[in-house]
Amino acid sequence: MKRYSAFAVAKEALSHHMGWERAWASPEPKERYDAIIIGAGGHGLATAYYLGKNHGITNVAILEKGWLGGGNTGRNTTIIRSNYLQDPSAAIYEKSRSLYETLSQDLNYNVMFSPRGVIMLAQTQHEVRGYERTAHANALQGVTTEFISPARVKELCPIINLDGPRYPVLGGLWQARAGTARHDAVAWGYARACSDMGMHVIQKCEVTGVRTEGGKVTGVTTSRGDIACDRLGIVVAGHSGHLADMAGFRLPVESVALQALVSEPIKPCMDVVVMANTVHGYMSQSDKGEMVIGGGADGYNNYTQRGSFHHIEETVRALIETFPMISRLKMLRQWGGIVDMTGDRSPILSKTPVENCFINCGWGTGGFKAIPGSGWGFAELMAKGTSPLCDAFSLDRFKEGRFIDESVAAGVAH
Ligand code: FAD
Ligand code: PYC
Repeated sequence: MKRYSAFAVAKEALSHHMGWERAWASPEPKERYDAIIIGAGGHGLATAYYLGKNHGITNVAILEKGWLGGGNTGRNTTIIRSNYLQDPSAAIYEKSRSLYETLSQDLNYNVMFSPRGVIMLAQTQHEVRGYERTAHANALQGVTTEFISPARVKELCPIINLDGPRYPVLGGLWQARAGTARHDAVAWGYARACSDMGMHVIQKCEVTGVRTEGGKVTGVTTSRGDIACDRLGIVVAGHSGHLADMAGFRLPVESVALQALVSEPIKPCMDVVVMANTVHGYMSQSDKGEMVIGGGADGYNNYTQRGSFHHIEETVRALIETFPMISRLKMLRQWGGIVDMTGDRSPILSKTPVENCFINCGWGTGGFKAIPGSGWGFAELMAKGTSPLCDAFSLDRFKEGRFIDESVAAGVAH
């Protein structure tokens, strides 16, 4: 595939940009692949990419029932950080954050990674103690974060109101190299790189059954016919329970709607990301100038892709007390995604009771930041049967009571 570069852009300008190739091919499915990934969200595409790049497995299909990146990957608020508490989490989220630093160069696709910094506000004494503890844990894990004073919070984000009518800002957990990236571009960049390696990204291809023989996976049934494979990766976020059911096992995962909204665009007013987890709301400013706002997850299981209306009211109320200037803004759009929640708010990256069938799910409200690291580890798990990044996140932990509790670091009310 033609490389994207300043030179290529200049050259194409001479022919009115008519010479660009399609970014990825749209092939017909083959009868058989070495590996099939179900779900062309960020995690599925990244898995396929690292299967090829790190393990030389390129006879791969990524099957997507809708359009690539049309699930949570294209619906999230794009916050990237690695300030988690437990060691296995720090390892995978920091691997991911560090891969984001050079992802545009690696994929030859601009994913617009913007390490603008993330503050998680501490608004109760309990949160102060919790975030101080996280900062200490992060220091031991080699993750650079610090607990900062209210004055420093104000310096980093002048539009903030420190005195909030309900909860004052008592400090914050600051990660300077955290930030955001363009969500669609992450999916598109991985898809283009997979296609370039000869992999098949097949959209509008719904998996309706998982085929097994003697307890081992042999392929899938899809809306475009049966396709055989040696290895299968299920990477479908909020639909993981359905796919597991097709393969004959159960998952400790619940599906709920999580929503976000954006305001009309305004001039630059905020160049960090702020998460206010006590009052519950978080906000950043997109490159277009829209304020990107996220709310809490629905309190009941559903597949609406919209989210309950009362969350919008609660979130906007919380953010108006945190950033009074946004009270004058009009909101432009609202949407939701179906997130896959585990009890300990940590993901599942695991073998399953079906031989050669692997599951990557449970990223819940926080998996965008994890896409490169998860793809890296899950590809290794699928290729070798074990991965230092994934092994702690196996399904066995729910049988053995070996939970990886990240309910605070998840940062979203649920
Ligand atoms: P998805 O992107 O959902 O991909 C799964 C794909 O599987 C979908 O495209 C779906 O169509 C496909 N699929 C399902 N069933 C089938 C089938 N039977 N056959 C074929 N294909 C199938 N995370 C962060 O880190 N930072 C944030 O700021 C953040 N904000 C969020 C805000 C919102 C509103 C939401 C909803 C989520 C947010 N998240 C955030 C979470 C993050 O978006 C997800 O954890 C992550 O995108 C999951 O990626 P995925 O590839 O696993 O899933
Ligand atoms: O995980 O940082 C996060 C997040 C923010 C909003 C939703 N998830």
